[in-house]
Amino acid sequence: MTTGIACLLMRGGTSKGAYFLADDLPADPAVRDDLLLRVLGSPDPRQIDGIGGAHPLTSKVAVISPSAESDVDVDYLFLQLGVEQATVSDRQNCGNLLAGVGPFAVERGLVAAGAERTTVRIRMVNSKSVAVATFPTPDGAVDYAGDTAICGVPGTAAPVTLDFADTAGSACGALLPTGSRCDVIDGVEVTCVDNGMPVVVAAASELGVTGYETVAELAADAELAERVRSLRLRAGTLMGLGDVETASIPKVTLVAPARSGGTLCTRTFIPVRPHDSIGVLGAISVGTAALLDGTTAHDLARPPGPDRPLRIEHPTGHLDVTVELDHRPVPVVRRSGVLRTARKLFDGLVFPRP
Ligand code: NQM
Repeated sequence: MTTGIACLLMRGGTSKGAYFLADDLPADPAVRDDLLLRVLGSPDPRQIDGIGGAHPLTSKVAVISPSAESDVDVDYLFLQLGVEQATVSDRQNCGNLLAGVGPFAVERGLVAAGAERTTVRIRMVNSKSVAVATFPTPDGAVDYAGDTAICGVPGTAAPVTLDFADTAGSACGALLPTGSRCDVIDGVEVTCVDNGMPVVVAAASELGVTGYETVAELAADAELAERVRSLRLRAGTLMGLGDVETASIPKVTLVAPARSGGTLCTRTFIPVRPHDSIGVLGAISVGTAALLDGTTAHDLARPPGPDRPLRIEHPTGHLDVTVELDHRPVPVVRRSGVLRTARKLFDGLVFPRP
């Protein structure tokens, strides 16, 4: 008889995933990954025999455990599961699922709820950096209801503020992993940046598009997909990531001038499929590039006013991020931040495909 595993299904930002206590999963990563593929229903384009949502943004897992470090409350390991491929990758982080980690920690009793709100210090295992999440917990329990709206999610929910430190070089070891603010790959000027997410940033016009296309239009453009695929493969090597053929990083973001009053308009590929919006750490990385002169994003960006966030426009609205940099002598990231929401969808036992 198949045994059920305690699982909390949660929307985190504009993603959705299965959240587990590490203790409820096998300790051996290979055995754990095999189990998770059977839980989500991969490989299968519909994930029909599992709880995955048949899209990379809904084929995600968060594994959470109490932290051994005194200045951190919990460890969060993010796993990206392939939909059509039987792949499980820990090479990237996810700032969207991160929004659900603090609430999960309170739900599972790993962190005691504060009187009005709770702050949870989260070690992001994938990128060896720390995020601090704050969210409402009136009466000692997580309150998911609220009036914060985020683009890409219908309705409103309680705010989860996320503050980041040490995200620069999360996967590549340096904010500008090629050592340069601008490189030329396949005849296209690109900026390779990693402030939490390795991203290859290029002007949309350089790839023969406007940067204002719908997701469906981008998805139907086979020639564009081929150019994105080639760009990221070559950039992966330049960024020190090795052969990224089967990896979910680096992402590619095409940029154009903002047209709804924001800082910059974006179209992102994860890694070749167009994103409906943009990832949290992806947006922070692109926003960081926009603040640095000499990058492909800088001249296309409209600087935000003093003390205003960078408004990153995307196909379903915008994402506001804050990035504080010291510019001299080399750029150093002081902190980054974002506002998200999260919602508990289901708490129970999940039964993996045998
Ligand atoms: O960049 C998608 C998402 C993400 C990752 C991806 C993310 C982030 O939208 O922090 O959140 O880049 O694959 O959830």
